[in-house]
Amino acid sequence: MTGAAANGPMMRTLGGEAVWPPPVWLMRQAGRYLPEYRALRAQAGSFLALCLDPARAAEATVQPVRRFGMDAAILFSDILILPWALGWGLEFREGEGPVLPRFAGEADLARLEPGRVAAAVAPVLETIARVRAALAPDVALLGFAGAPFTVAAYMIEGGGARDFARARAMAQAEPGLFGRLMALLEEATGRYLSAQIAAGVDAVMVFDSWAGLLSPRLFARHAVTPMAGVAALLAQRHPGVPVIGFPRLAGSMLGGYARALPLAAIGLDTGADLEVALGLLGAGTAGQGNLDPAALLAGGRALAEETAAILAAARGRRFVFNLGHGVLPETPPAHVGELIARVRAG
Ligand code: 1CP
Repeated sequence: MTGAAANGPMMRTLGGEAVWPPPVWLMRQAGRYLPEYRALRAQAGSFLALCLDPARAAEATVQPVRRFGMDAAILFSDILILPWALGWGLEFREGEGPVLPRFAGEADLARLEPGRVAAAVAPVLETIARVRAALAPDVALLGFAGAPFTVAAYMIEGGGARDFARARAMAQAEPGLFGRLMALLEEATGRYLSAQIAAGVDAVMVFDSWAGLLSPRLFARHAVTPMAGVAALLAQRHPGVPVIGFPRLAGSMLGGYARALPLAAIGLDTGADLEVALGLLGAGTAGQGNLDPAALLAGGRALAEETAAILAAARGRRFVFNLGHGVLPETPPAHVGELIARVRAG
């Protein structure tokens, strides 16, 4: 282990306390809305180069915390680093997002090389050690990975997509092939998160950004079951290290997800009605969310009212204030400062 483990409001909340005012951090808190990030990104040359440069990736991780004082930092990386480390191609094109080869058949399974991952992610692990050493002990450092379904969906589509129809169809038309891809990703994800914990992250979050596109039957099979496998591996290797799940767009499937999984917290998207969702989570699991990123972009009265509504619904509960999805690149940095101040005022 490197550096001091965190002991502030974020880790206390994940550990079971109802802390008020709640800890606050924001998904995509590092990124293009910050001029200091844009400068770093220009120096690195590309997004992928930035992710694999420990000194610069550590700086990108710390930048928002230095400016705004969030209660957690999230490792600057991407969910698509894991398929990249497995030997799958990956490119981030300007204004286009990620582009990957399309996973289409049995021959592609053989192209994935789990044995490459440990060496390929060495720069990410070094980034973690640097960040943990640089952060104050009351700021939690979160590691993360994509959930197997969401990562498989990007691989099958060859990048982002509106509704991931190709991936959802493969899950049903070619269940054997899809199941083998999912099993490989589940194993690799568990090991990758375990390595992040060994390198110094205090907790991990698993982003299943597209899980809510699945029917309830397929959600159980491809979102809940793989997450149970990842959580079991982590519980065995790192007992007590909190795991946060984020089954985005899960709606009424949240209850089953929460009941089936031993998670410290569950991320809630903007459409989650907090009264209902926190009820579905139960007392054992903290909620994390769920301000509309567009309210943060809008600022002013919209931001004040939406923030107040979330604080009112979460008061007295175990809760982590966050957005329902990532910070939008056009967001004025001053709005982020205003949000943090409002949350801190409770
Ligand atoms: O500099 C740039 O232009 C690159 C933009 C960017 C950034 C800043 C991408 C490309 N990824 C990231 C960082 C990132 N991605 C982080 C770490 C920093 C932080 O949160 O502060 C994290 C946790 C992610 C996770 C991620 N990447 C998810 C899950 C969360 C979500 O947004 O749903 C997903 C789906 C991705 C894929 C991805 N990477 C980048 C883009 C533009 C996308 C989305 C592609 C799409 O579906 O359109």
